[in-house]
Amino acid sequence: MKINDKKKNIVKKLTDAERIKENSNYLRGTIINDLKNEITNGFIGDNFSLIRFHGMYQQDDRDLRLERYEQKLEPRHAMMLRCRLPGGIIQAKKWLKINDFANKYTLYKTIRLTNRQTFQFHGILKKHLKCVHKMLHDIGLDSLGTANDVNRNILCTSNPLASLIHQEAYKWAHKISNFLLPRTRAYAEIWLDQKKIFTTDHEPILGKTYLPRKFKTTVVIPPYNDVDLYANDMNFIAIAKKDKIIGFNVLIGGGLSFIHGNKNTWPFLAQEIGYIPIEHTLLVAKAIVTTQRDWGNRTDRANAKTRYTINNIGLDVFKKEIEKRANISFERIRDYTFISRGDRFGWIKDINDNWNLTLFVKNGRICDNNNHLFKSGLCEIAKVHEGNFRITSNQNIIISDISKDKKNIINNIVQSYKLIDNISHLRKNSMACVSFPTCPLAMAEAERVLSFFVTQLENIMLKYGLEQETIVFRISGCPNNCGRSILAEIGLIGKSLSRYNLYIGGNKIGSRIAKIYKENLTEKEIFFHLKYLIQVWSEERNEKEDFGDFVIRKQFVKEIINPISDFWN
Ligand code: SRM
Ligand code: SF4
Repeated sequence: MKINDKKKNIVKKLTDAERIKENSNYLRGTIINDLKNEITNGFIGDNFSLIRFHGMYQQDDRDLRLERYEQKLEPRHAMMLRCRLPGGIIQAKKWLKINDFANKYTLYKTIRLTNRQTFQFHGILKKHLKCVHKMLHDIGLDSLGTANDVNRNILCTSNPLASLIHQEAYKWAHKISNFLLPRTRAYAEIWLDQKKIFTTDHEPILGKTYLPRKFKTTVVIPPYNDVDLYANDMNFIAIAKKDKIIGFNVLIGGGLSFIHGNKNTWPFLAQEIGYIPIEHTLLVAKAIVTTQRDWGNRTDRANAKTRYTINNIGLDVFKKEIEKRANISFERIRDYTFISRGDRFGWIKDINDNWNLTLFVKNGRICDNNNHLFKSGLCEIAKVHEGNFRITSNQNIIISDISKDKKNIINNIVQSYKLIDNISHLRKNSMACVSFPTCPLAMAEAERVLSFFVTQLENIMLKYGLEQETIVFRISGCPNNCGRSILAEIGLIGKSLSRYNLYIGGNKIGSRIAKIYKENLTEKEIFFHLKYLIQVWSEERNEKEDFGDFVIRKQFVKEIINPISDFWN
């Protein structure tokens, strides 16, 4: 397949990913045949990529890769499945089924909360895949649209303080998610054994070849930017009057990944394009998605996300096209401010007189180990709790909507399973992506070293009397930036095994991209530099000045104003 770039008169070849989508018969491929194939535990050819549209990734345990290779064994293929959970809310009762599945059918027996407010199972064998989909279906969930070139799990502010309009915002997250979902029957036919309906599939919004690349959406309630909206393609910032959402400020074109050394790739913050009254929301969502669908680059996946489309044609042209397609005019942006990004921990009463308890989940990994019985504790809560669990965009969990009479019961479980730790502010504001052993793209460790790195940083902070302060600290195992390191005050990004690039200068509310400070550092070198920076911060900071603001003011790194020119120079 070829398309013409008329301006340059160059014929460019569509990517293989486009061919796969085009030939897939609306995401079916020959997945059904692969499910019957008992010779391999993996999916073959195009199906390897197509299963991602159904919310699964084929992985193998990288800790075991060499050993199995030496034994001439196939890599230990197993799937990671990511559930769709717009806004991160799930009834506590349903958690028991999720926990059971992890115990019975996954190699790791853990559940991983992600920073897009959902959960993943790692290590599902091919033969158990239908079982997981049926289990999810039985509790009203699915994994459709959580991976590949579609609109991903939609984020929504989870802070329970905002609950009066939270319910409304959450409904919008659901509405937009359902509206933008693939309409193909492939998921139901393949995984749920539902009968093939002999009508032609039709994808009125996504189109037959879906989007050029992944697409991410948020619904945000200021002043909390816990969802890190600036990292997303399409964002709806709620504007409320008398505790009712009347409209949204719309921001588009955020995204964080880049490729080491490739100056044609850069992280970018979502840009304001205007305000819309609430009744235009779906129209505008459709116009944004279809504009990106039609104008996004399908010949180079590294240049295919919305931010590159916008850069290629200009924000104004993109905006006018949205107005044309939605038949609306954007109004001027309404005032809004953000004050924080992190989660609010501990007990808090909400507007409906219910209690909410935010628990810190180390690395978002729900598991039992010698020190903690988090997995078992959560199940005990699920057995008695009639409300919800809310997964936050920082990989934590809120036990929400706890009635007055259940508060003590739940608190007793929390105490006996030691679900609350006395941890530093720094630790609460730290995050890492999954990385090794399951992520095939990992260049360096992230989740498995986060705790160690935080402990070292805590010691440095203590030494300089800063133990009550916090720094947003994040690690990603590669520059795809799943841990959103490039929006951290201190961000580490994997370069190769045990080596990282050190980025500094993001801010507390997530509206500034961090800049590289030093490259290719070992762990020892990282702490050498951080010790120095933190010491100077302790001695020379203005009153209450945050670390990220300080290193910019003191010009340890240049502030990134326009990432396209400033990120690499
Ligand atoms: Fe991510 C790919 C894990 C949030 C940017 N991400 C991956 C894969 C699936 C690796 C792969 O393609 O084979 C990782 C699976 C690891 C594993 O074993 O579980 C992975 N990403 C994650 C999660 C689980 C990290 C976490 O610890 O929470 C997050 C799942 C979110 C979800 O529930 O949907 C996750 N990924 C992000 C974010 C942060 C966000 O969305 O707020 C980003 C940066 C924001 C952005 O998209 O710009 C992110 N992930 C990527 C990219 C780079 C995409 C790009 O624009 O170039 C890839 C690679 C790709 O898509 O080709 C990737
Ligand atoms: Fe994997 Fe890289 Fe994402 Fe970490 S940042 S989960 S290493 S793709």
